[in-house]
Amino acid sequence: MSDPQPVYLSDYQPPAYRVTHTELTFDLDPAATRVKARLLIERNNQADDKTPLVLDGEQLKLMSLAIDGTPLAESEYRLGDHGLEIHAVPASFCLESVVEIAPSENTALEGLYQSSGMYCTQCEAEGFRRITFYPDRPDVMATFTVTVIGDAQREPVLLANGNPVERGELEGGRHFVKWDDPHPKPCYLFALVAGDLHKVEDTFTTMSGRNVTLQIWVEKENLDKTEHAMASLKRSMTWDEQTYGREYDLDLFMIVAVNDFNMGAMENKGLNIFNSAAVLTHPDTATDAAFQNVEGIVAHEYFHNWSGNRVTCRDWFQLSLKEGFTVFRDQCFSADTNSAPVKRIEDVAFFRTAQFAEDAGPTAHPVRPDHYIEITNFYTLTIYEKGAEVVRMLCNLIGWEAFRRGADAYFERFDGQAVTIEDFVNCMADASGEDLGQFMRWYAQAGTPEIDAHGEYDYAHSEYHLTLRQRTPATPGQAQKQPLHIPVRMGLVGTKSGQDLTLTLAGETLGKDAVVHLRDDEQTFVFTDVAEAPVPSLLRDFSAPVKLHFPYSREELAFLLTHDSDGFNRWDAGQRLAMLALDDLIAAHRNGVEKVMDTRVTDAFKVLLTGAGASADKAVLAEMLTLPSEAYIAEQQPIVDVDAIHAAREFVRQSLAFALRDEFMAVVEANHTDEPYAPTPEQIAKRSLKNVALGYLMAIEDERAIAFCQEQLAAEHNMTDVRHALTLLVHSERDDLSRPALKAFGEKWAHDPLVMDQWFTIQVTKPQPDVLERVEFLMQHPAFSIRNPNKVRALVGAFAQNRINFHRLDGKGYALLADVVIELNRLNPEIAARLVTPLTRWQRFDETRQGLMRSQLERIKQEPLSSNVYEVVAKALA
Ligand code: B3K
Ligand code: ZN
Repeated sequence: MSDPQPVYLSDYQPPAYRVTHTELTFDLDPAATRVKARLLIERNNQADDKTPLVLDGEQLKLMSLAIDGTPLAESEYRLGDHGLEIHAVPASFCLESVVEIAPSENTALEGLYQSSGMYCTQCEAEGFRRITFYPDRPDVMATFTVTVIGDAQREPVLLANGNPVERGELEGGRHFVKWDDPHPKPCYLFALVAGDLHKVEDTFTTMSGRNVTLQIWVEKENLDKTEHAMASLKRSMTWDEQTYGREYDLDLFMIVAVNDFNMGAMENKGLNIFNSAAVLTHPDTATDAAFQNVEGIVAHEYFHNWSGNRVTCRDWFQLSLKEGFTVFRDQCFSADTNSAPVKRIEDVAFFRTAQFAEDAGPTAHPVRPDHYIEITNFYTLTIYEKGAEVVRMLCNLIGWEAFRRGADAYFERFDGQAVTIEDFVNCMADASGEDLGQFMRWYAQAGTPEIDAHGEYDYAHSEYHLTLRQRTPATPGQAQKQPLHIPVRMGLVGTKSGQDLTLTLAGETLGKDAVVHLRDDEQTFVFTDVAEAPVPSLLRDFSAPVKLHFPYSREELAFLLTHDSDGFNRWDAGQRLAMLALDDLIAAHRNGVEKVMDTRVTDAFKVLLTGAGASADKAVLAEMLTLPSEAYIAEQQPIVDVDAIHAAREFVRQSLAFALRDEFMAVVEANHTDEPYAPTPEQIAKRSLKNVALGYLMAIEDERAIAFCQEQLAAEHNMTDVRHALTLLVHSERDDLSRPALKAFGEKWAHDPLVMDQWFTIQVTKPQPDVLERVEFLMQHPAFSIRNPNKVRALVGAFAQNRINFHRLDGKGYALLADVVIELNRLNPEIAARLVTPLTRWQRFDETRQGLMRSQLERIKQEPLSSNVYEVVAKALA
C-alpha cells in the first residue's frame, strides 16, 4: 500500500457541480441504517457536459443509484474506496441514491454513530461522506430537508437541523419526524440525533422581537445539570446582539449532550451536539473550571452561527477563518462576563505552554497551512488559539470600531457564501484604511517569533532608547522567515514615581500606554522627554503571540510586579521572577549543589499575601501566586531536564510554604465560605485563592492544612472544593490519607461518568513515581472504556502530562502510550493521532529519552496505520 498523499491549497478548484437542495431520509437501524438521498444538482459555468460528477463516499454500501428517476447501469459510474464517479450527467438533474451504513460499528465517531444507545452524527470536517455519496466540501452549500424514521419506543426523540415540519406514526411501531433547514449550508453542518432524550426548554426574544425556543436535550438522569448551559446560551445570544449586532435566525435552537464525542462540541446549524463534559454541570459534580469551560464552549458554538455557518470556509485550509475568529469572540465574551485579566492570564499561560510547544515541534504549521494529509489533524492550537491571537492583533491594530465595521461588512458581503481568509482581512483593511499586506504573513509563517529587546536610558537627554530585534526560527518546510508586523503594546514605568510616564515618539505624544509597530528585522524607538529612569513594560496584555526577551534584573521584575499598571504584565513579571529563581535551582540540582531559595521571590510572595501592593482582584492574585507549570518551565529550556524541573519547582513550593506558613493559612481561612454555591466571578476568585494557598501548605504537609482538606472533603459543599481537597490528599505522601478518601469518592460517584473521569485524572497526576502501574490497573476498571474519548483523555492523556512519570527512564511510560495509540489507531484514528503528540516532542529531551521515544514511534510506524496517525508519526520521524 502506498503512503497517504497530501492535499495542497494551491490545487484548489471550484466545484464543477453544486447541490441546490438536499433531501435525506434515514431509516434507523444499528447495523443497517438506510439513507436515501435526493440531490438537486446543477453544473457550474466553468464545467462542460464532459465533466464527470465526482462524489465522496466511504464505508457506504450502495443499494441503488438513479438520475431523474432512471436507474444507472454499472457501466455508467465507477465506485471506489473513496467515492463515486458518474461519467456523464445533464446540466441540471436529480440524483437519487440509497446506501446502507452501520452506526453500531462506527468506533471512529465520525459520520453517524451510536453513543450510549442513541444515534448521533459528527460530520466536520469530512464525516458526511460516511453517511451518503455527496460533494463533501464546504463550498457546496444547499438547503436540507431531512426525514428521520426510528423506533417509537427506543427513539422517541428524532432531531435534525432547522425546524420540524411534519411528524407521524408508521407501521411496526415506527415513527418519523421531518425537518426543514431553510439556510443553505455545507454538509459538514448536517446533524441528526435520535434516542430516548429529555429536554429542558426556555425561550429567548431576539433584538428584533422574534421568539426563539431553546432546548437542551439530555439523558433523563442529567436533567438537573443543564441550568448553567442554558443561562450561558442566553447570555451568549444577548452578547452577540450587543457586541456584533448578530441575531439568531431560526425559531428553534437545540443543544444535545452525548457521552462519546471526539471534541468538545459541534456547531451544526440549529442543532449543536456537545460532548456531555462540555455542557453538563452541577455544583456537586462539576468544578468552577468546568462551569467556565461550559460557558465558553456554549458561547463558541453559538457564535459559529454567524462566524462559520452563515459565512463559512471555502476549503479546509481556511479553517482558522471560522475557528480563530470564533475563539476570539468567545474569549471576549468570557472576559466581559467574568474577570477580564484572569481570562487573559489563563489563556496566555495555556497558549505559551501548549501552542508554543506545537510551533516548536515537528508538526508546526502556519495558521493557514498550505498542505495536509488528514484535515482532522489540523484542529490544532495553532489554527484555533494562534488564529485567535492573530484576529486579536487585527482588532487592536485597527481599533474596535473599525474592526466592528469590518465584521459587519464581512457578514453582509459574504452571507450564505464560503470564503477565504483574504476576504476577511480585506474587510478589515477596507474598514480601517490600513495596509495589512505585511500582516498577512502571520497566516503563512509557522513558528513562534522571538523578540530580543534592549533598552537604555540617556540621562543627559532624558531619552529612552528601545531596540527591538525580531527573528522567527525555522520550522519544517520553512527554512527562511520574513519579518512580521508585530504590535508591541508598552509603557515606561518611572522608577521614582512608580507611575506610567507619558510616551513621546518622534515628536508625537502617544499617552501612557501605546503600541509600537515592529515591522523590520530591527528597529530602535527613541522616546523623548522621559523625566526619570524607567523600567519598560513590554508586550502588555500579550499584544502579540511572541516570545519576548528583555534582560530584566530581579529588582526590576519585583518593581513591575507591584507597579505595572497592566494587570497581565504584573502577573508576567512574577512569572519571570520565579523563572529566574527556578533556572538557578535547576542548575543547582543538575550540578549536585545545595539548593538555595531566592529570597526576592519569597519577599514578593509576602507582599502579595499580606496585601501591600496586592491586586484587589482575588482571582488575579491566585494566578500571581501560581508558579509556572513544569510544562512551561520545560518550554524555556534547550534540553528538558524532567527531574531537575520537578525538583526545583517542588523546592520553591516548599520553601515558600515554610517561609510563609501563617500568611498562607490566613488566606485559606479568610477565603473559605459556605454560602450556597454559585459560579460567580466573586465566589470563583475566593475559592481559587483559598485552594492555591492550601496547595502550598500541603506541599509541606502542614497539619492544619491536612485537617482543613479533610474537613473540606467531608463537607461536600461543592465539587471545586471537594476535588481540590481530594487531589491534595491523594498527591501527598500519606497513603493513610489518600486511600480511604479515593475509595469513598470512587464508590460514591461510580454512577456518574463525568465525575469518574475526574477520579481517574486525580490518581494519574500524582507527583510520586508509581503512577504507571496505577494507569495499567485503572485501564481494567469497569468505569474505563478505550472507546470513550473522555475516558482516554482523563486516564491516558492525563498520565502523559505527568512529566516525571511519563518520562520514566525505563521507557515504560512511552511504551504504555504507544500501546494505547496502536489500539486506538484501529478504533478511533482522530483520538489516536492526538494522543501520540507527547511522543512527537522527542527532540526536546536528553539522548536516552530521545532513543526511547523514537523507538516507540518506530514501533507505531510498523503498524498498518490510519492516515491520521501516519501523518503525525511520519512528521515526527522525518
Ligand atoms: N467545529 C468543531 C470541530 C469539530 C471537528 C472534529 N473533527 C468544533 C468547534 O470548533 O466548534
Ligand atoms: Zn469552533
